[in-house]
Amino acid sequence: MPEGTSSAILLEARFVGRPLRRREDAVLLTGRGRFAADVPPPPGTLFARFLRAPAGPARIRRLEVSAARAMPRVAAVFTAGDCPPAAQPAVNAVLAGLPSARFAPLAGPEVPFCGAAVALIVAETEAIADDAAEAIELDLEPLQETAADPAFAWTFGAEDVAEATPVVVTATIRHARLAPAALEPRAVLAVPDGGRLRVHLSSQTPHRARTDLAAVLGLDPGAIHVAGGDVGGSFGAKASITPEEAAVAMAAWRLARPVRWVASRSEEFLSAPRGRGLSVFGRLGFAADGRARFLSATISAPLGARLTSSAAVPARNAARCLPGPYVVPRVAARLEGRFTPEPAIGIYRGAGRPEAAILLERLMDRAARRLGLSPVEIRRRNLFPPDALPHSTPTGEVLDSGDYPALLDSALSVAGGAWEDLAAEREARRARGECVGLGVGCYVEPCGRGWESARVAITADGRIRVATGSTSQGQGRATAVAQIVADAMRLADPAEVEVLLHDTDTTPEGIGALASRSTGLGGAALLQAVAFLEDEARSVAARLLNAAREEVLPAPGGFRHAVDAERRIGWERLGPLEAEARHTATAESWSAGCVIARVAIDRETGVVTIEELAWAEDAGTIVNPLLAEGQMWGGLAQGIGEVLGERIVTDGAGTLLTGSLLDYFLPRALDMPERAGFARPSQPCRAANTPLGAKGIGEAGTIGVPAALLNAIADALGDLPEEIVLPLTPETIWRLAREGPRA
Ligand code: SMO
Repeated sequence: MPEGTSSAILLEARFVGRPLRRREDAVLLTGRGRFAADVPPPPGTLFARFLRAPAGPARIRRLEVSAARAMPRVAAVFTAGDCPPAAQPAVNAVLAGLPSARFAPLAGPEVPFCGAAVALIVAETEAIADDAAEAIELDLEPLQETAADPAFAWTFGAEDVAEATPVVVTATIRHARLAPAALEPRAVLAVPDGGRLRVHLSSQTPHRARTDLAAVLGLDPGAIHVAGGDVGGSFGAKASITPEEAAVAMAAWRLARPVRWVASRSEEFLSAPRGRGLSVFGRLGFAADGRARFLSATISAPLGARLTSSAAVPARNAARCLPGPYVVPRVAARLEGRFTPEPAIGIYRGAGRPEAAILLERLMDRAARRLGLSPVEIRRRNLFPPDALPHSTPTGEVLDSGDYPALLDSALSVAGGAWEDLAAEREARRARGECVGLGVGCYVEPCGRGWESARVAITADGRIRVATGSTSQGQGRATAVAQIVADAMRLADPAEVEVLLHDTDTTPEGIGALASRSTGLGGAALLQAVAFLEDEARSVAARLLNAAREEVLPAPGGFRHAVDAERRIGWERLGPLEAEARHTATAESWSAGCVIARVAIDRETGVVTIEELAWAEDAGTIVNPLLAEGQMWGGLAQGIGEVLGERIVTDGAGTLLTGSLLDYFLPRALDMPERAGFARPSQPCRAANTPLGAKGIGEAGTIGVPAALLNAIADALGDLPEEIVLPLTPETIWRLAREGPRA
């Protein structure tokens, strides 16, 4: 496939930048979406159920499946010994020296955690499979949890920094384990078909799923077809295959029969990949003038019992995102990851960026208090001035572009004025006995690492068909893709562009939708593919116009003759033609923003009301403001959830206590801010690494919003303890409110 870097540019933006309605919505909102579980099971399909260990970690003393196997209409029962992985899925080598994935379709003879699948039953109906599961005898011997050595360790910046500065502040944040909790649970229908295995899979990375399934099953990747369809949310948890999905695919292949499994919500809580869980400690030293001198941080990441593809990414991001948007001359950030007896813990919207931002913003506020500065003033003294960018940070990253002080100003103006005015209003309310607080959260967000692919075709019957290696799980990707291509091809209407996603047989090898990369990198690949297509199309146009190639010029909807403008030809007459491109970024881009939160706390109940979020965000070129704002809302909802209530809880024996949506807090409409104001700069700081100039925005809400919210709660309560254990539930806040401010 031809490689492109940045040669293709967008000459005229007619649709890019416009808030076009989502082409996806008419179908999705009327219940006509086609998710994996909507695919009609072919005749002869078998249905899968898993027997899960009721305790763990443990050793299997006895697993007796013969009675289950003998039951009528039970096709097969698999245990670990029946389906060892042929090879391990790859782990993304973002740090050197990562261990292998420790991936097995079924657990045994050791059970890594309570809830791990130890047997797979496939039967003619789900009810029969359930009955067969009841007939399996499982006897477990508990294993002692032993403290594991680090699976990996790394340092960003210096090994250590310490300096005798007049003011040194510390903060510790313990993030809860979170359930990414996509609306659509995991679902797989695996269909052996003509010597290949077609897998309908809820995934954000179908090509990676193909590669990994092929490795685990011992097949050639070409023997696997991950089929297209809608995906109802991923948030990082569907970025690599899970053991259950591999087990189902393996069963279908072995039995030469279609097999279907749709996870229940309880199974998602029990065994799907989780997010966060990091513990982060920071020490930030300041000179007497309120300028930061050094930052030392340690980051400790639980990994669960196996590695997802991006297992090392959260800890790595948390370390390398330091010192955020601030000038800190000396930084030491040490990270480590450890295996733990629980489901895999991996990337989840933000993936380490929130951990870095929350730590820094707590440290800034604690320092402001010591230095007698306002939260805004300490940030003004420490934010990178725009003329300092691009800049190499002490952790080795390059901030490409951004105007961080302007984002702080912009957030203040959305909030209604200067900090002094907001604070005066707060004091007036406090004088009336209200418990209210204001908080600021500034952040940076690295995006757009690596590559993405695109293919653009004119079909024999004159249609424009685009396929991208990126995917969609609710973002409205097809709408944005059509806008970009319509501009690049000078079309009158993006509706002329047919968009293919998610299917490994019809899309070029790609990465998928994660890490805030699809619009920037995917968009660049689209522009490059159109440029290649245009190059070929011009020769065809010249032939059909009886002109020399040099006499053919681009025109709306196709081409025209340079002299005789009446001689025109549309794209639809130039097919069939096809071009493919892969865009590899030379560097990352860094979005940035600032959030100001205003909260009120009910001292009697500990309930936090988010009265306002004022949020300025610069994500470079925005392809569709409506889609961008949708991403901001989605992200902020998950950011609020993390602060106010989300956490996976197990009892002392590892048994899950938050196994349903009754027990696990998800933010609801009532938890949303009463007011939210968004601002984007009229002259955004374009991404330097893609011709479109687009940075990422999808994860921003989980980064700046929790930081601002925590600071606002701290402000309302007088302060928060040095060590914060998330989430701040009403009970926690009620206790803090009664105990009064603490350092
Ligand atoms: S946490 Mo994301 O889907 O990179």
